[in-house]
This record gives sequence, structure tokens and C-alpha cells, in this order.
Amino acid sequence: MFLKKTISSMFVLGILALGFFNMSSAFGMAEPVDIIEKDAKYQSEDITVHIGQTIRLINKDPFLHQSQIRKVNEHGIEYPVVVGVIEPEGVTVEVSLEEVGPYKLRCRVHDGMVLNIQVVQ
Ligand SMILES: [Cu+2]
Repeated sequence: MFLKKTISSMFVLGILALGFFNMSSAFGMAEPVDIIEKDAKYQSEDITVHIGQTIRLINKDPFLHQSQIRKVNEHGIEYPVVVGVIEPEGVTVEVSLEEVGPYKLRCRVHDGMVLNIQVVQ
């Protein structure tokens, strides 16, 4: 009985810690999220950011990328909200998004250079 009680107490503590962590990331101003562009790919897993959080596109290729960010509507149709960010070799560009929802980051120069972005409150 004692063991069972200890385990459930630990479980509750775990939930509280998780809640606190989430709150601190929502209210403390979130750190920028870096997306490295290398070998004509975004070198990152799909990302989740908050409204207004800075996304840094860092071009580490010896050639130009041109990123476009498209919002994806409920029918899966994409429409550009950030039209085309020119990123020459070695340049870092900062963008942020002001509406929640799913987005696609796509390079207009390189087919298949794509990343999903989820924007949350
Ligand atoms: Cu590219």
C-alpha cells in the first residue's frame, strides 16, 4: 500500500512539473528557433513555435536559398504569408508568424526543401 501511494504521489508531482514547464515556456519570452540550411535541406525536424517567436533561417550553403512560408488551411491548401526571403550564402534571416496554425516552409529554389511549422499561442 505504501509503495502504491508513493508511486501515485510521484505521478502527480510529474504532472505538476510538466505544467510548470509549459507555463514558463509560454510566458517567458521564448528563445529563437534556429533552422540551418545545408546541402539544400532544412537541417531540422518539424518545429513548433509560439506566436511572435523568432525563427532564424541560417544559410550555411555556398549558394542562395529563397524561403517561402505558407499557411495551410483546413483543406490542405497552402497560401504564402511570407513570400520569398532571399538568403544569400552565409546570411541569417529572422521571421516570425502572428497566427496559430500549420505552416509549410519551402525553398523556392530547391524542390523538396520543406519543413512543417506549427504555430501555437
Ligand atoms: Cu534552397
